[in-house]
Amino acid sequence: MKKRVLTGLQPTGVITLGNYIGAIKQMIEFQEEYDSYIFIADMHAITINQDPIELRNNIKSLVALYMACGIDFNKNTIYIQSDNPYIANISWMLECNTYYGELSRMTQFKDKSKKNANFTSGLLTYPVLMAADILAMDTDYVPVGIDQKQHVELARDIAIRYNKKYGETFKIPEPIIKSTGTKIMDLQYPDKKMSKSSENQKGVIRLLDDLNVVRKKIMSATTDSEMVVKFDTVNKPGISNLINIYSSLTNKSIKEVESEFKDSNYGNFKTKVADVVVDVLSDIQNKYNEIINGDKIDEILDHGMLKNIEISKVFYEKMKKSIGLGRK
Ligand code: ATP
Ligand code: LTN
Repeated sequence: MKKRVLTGLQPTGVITLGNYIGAIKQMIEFQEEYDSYIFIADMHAITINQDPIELRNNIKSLVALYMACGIDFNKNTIYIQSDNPYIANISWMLECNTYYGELSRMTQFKDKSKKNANFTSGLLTYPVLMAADILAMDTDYVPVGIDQKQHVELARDIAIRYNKKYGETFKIPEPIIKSTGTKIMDLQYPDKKMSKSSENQKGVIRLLDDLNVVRKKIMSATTDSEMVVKFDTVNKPGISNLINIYSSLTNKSIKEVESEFKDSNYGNFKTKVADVVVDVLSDIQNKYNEIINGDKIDEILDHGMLKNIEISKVFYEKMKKSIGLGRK
């Protein structure tokens, strides 16, 4: 039987070219090998303040965008976290088996609670909801960015402790952290990661950006005065970033890209990078428009919801019984 891989994505803003190259392409590879589950973590998103209309729009939009990028609904189960009421119930049962000390030590909690004095208790219990997402789906592997590794480790601790106290219930999940992989940098400030929450719009390419704007952003990317297309992240971070983008999207090696542009000036190189990015984005945007305006998306999400409910309900019933809740 195929191992099960599961990951969640928060519906906060339009994803970037960095997310596409760094994360989505990996998920497309996983779908060939694993029993894959991808869900929109909308309940995690409300641990900080969200505009309701924007949040609702972002949810379906993110599903459509992932599908437009190549996440295949025949190979993945796709669902929305809040569509399944069992998850929050399971999370509560797990919360009552998790210590305050464990949660208050989480790095993300410490960082985010420092930034806002009026943080919610959801920000503290966030990792337990994440543990519920993972454990209630009998997950083997959880691909996440390095910032979420600690949360997956906590999910393991919670599962091990629960199994000891109430008997074998949960599989112990493992995080998958990309060790290599291309980090795409901000086009204006190539020493900073391209990030969807970045304030600086000019340096960030979002997958739904107008294509003329995308071209302009690439043409005005920061470079250097040397005029050689050579990969050197220390002395030529801007050019190296453009080489990375070109290499990732064309599947050519860095060496191949260097030799392709060895006699080229920066203007010509940037035009070629822009052509490739615009090509990829135009394909994604066409597919996105078809999906978001079509009627397939609700069918896919309904199917995902039922599967998510079916699997987690078994855990919910078992947990209730072993903890001693309810009538029987
Ligand atoms: P935020 O600005 O809200 O922190 P982000 O754009 O930095 O968002 P995350 O939500 O933290 O992205 O990460 C989602 C996934 O995308 C992770 O797997 C992460 O490793 C990957 N990723 C994010 N930014 C980049 C980037 N610039 N280059 C490569 N991969 C990236
Ligand atoms: N916290 C994650 C999103 C997330 C998740 C999960 C990831 C919620 N539940 C379960 C993997 C497994 C984030 O912010 N990227």
